[in-house]
Amino acid sequence: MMTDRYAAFAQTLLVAAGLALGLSAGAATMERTPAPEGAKAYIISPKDGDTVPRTFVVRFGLSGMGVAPAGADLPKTGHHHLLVDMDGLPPLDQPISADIRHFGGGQTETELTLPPGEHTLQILLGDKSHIPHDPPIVSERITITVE
Ligand SMILES: [Cu+2]
Repeated sequence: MMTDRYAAFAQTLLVAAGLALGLSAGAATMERTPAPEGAKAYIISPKDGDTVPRTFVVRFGLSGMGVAPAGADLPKTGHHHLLVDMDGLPPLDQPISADIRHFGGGQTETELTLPPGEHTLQILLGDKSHIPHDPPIVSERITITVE
């Protein structure tokens, strides 16, 4: 009798633990990291309205938080993503997709080659799992002209 009751109790515990694990694992993929207060992303160069050669360097700025590589679980950090010619932002409740340029090594600049004409650039920070912070840390969207 005692054994049966213990077994049933143990089974209930296991089921509860399994549910908790399953739920937390499910939630973890959607969980957004709170944005540090006052954190700002910006594009150091080029400047809005600049004309640039076909191949040029984009420098990323960040204040109020630190740059850390993807996967590094450090407080108040993130890594840059560069949105080129994107209207609006990607979905904010999931990892930033692979067709967007990730700088998961913690890079703070990149060389870009674009066809001649007008283009827009914008930075979006992602956390260790490439998920935008809450609220998202985004730069202004700048417009440049490629020669
Ligand atoms: Cu990323």
